[in-house]
Amino acid sequence: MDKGTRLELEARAKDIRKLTIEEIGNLGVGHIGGAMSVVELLALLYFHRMRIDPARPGMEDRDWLVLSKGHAGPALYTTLALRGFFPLEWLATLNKGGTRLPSHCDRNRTPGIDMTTGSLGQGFSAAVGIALAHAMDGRDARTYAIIGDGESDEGQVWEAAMFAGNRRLSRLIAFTDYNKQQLDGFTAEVADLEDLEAKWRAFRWNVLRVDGHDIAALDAAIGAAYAQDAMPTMIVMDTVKGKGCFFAEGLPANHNMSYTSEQAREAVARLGD
Ligand SMILES: Cc1ncc(C[n+]2csc(CCOP(=O)(O)OP(=O)(O)O)c2C)c(N)n1
Repeated sequence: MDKGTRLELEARAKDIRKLTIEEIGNLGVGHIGGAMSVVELLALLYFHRMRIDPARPGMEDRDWLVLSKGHAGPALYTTLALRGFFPLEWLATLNKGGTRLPSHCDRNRTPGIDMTTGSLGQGFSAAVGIALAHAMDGRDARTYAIIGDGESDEGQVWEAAMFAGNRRLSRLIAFTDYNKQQLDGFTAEVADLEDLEAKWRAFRWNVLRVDGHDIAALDAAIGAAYAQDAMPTMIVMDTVKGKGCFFAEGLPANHNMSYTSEQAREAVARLGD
């Protein structure tokens, strides 16, 4: 990736981060931690890698994305709004009566949301099914899926993983947001994933590992996924829960937080222009 593109995408990521802090802050409570850790990935996918058209969210041969950790929906909404899928004003309605932006992703309510998610594990299974359907129909569309490390404690993830590896769904590219935390503790203490890369390899996946906040490194990993057609790819991203949001980053209890609009303003200001 050239320097100009990287700088542009980093600026996008900063915009997504700021708007998401404000969006959740406007409601007063939400999943800020797990939203902050996928910001760079969303900027890269929606502003650089994905074949999409905001004017035609249901475009037949588009790439699909399943945010299987559906509680991070607010970060995806911000990304979609910035990309032109719907007006930025919608962000102020997050999870309020009559909104088209519920706390968790709902494909029937929001333009650009490809799968309804929130029950951990299920979205990933759906992503595998979508990738299989694309392959069966001879479409060259790619399917992207984002799962959490806590979500990876769900058995359903591994059934889907085995099926995708078995069917060699090489146009399926998944990401584990490995921020080492989940709802009520550290993943290593709840149910340690141990050698996560070896686990995915054992299910016949092409496995890469990168710093999930390094857009150029992430982009190179996606390029490596495109360069082979033998296996689905899992990109394990080392991330920080709450990344960039001063009152959430690094806190053990940053999963679903209440915060004031004043804290939101301060967090946005600290991110700079
Ligand atoms: C099947 C199911 N069980 C429990 C929950 C409640 N829940 C929501 S988020 C979460 C923790 C998820 O952790 P992780 O996947 O690591 O997400 P992140 O830390 O990135 O936010 C849990 C247990 C759920 N949404 N679905």
